Amino acid sequence: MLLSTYLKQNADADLAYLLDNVMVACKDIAFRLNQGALAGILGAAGTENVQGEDQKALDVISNDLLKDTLLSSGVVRGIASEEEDLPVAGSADGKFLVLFDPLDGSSNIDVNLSVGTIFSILPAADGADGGAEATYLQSGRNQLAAGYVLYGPSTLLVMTLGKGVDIFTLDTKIGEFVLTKEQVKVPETTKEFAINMSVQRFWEAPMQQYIADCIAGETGPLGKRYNMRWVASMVAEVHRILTRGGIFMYPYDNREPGKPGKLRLMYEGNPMSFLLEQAGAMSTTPYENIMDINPEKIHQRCGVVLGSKEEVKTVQSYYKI
Ligand code: AHM
Ligand code: MG
Repeated sequence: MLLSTYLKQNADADLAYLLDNVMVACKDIAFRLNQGALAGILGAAGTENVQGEDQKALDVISNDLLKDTLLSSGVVRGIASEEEDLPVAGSADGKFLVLFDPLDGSSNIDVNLSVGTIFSILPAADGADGGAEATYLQSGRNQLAAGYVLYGPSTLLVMTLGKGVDIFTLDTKIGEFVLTKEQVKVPETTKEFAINMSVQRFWEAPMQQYIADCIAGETGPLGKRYNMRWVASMVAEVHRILTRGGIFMYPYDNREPGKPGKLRLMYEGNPMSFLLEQAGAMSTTPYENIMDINPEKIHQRCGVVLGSKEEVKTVQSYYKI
């Protein structure tokens, strides 16, 4: 089934039109990534985003593609992006707010590994200003739709409209996404964890203990021999978990005071949590479910522990939650 047919059957006309617009931009991003050095789009942009991170040329290009497409769609009140300091207003009568990380895992671009676009769609309250931060400060439970596009060997759209998680593959022959997997469910148990071990000394004590026990293997307290993966691309890690289970963690750490956790709540934590919960998995900080957080800032950070339900609960037991 084509994505356009799926959207006609599963979303109201405005939301379907919006998601179609998101995919117009994502197909353009996929094309440019595929061209790589041929299109001269690799390397640094020479600028920093609001979080003080160096921007890649493709971070900026992807942001502009999404921003321009969405703001001219007529149905978007405003957008908020990892690469924009402040929200940008769209149509005064637009029904939707779109929050996105235009190119997540962008340190992978220059080495030709997987990256992705993450998006979250919230309702715009009547009369709310699409250029005001306060308009966007809604809990993840308000999301109308969320998903990611994974630019890997295939380009995939993984999306939820709140009725489970479905996967579409971009058929480059026809330039359309085609439904290829329905109602994904994450296995409840796993023996595979993903974490950036190089910052181990900065984690809280319960996380240090959990990982030490994973590494202790079948003779340790968890009684299992674990495998480890780290792609440095949250989209790729979440996709692996949706496909075969696992646990992904980017916990709070005290590397930089004032930046507790690397990942951002509103355009990384919330959309991924909506997908995970819809696929029968869990997503916590690990102190509370990520979607229950009442945001205070658009670029707010949060700890992330997500994946197979039983394993996430095991991590929480180390924190005595
Ligand atoms: P980004 O949005 O600036 O690309 O950062 C988010 C990415 C995630 O995709 C990934 O899980 C993490 O940062 C990797 O972090 P690290 O550099 O510590 O490996
Ligand atoms: Mg990101």
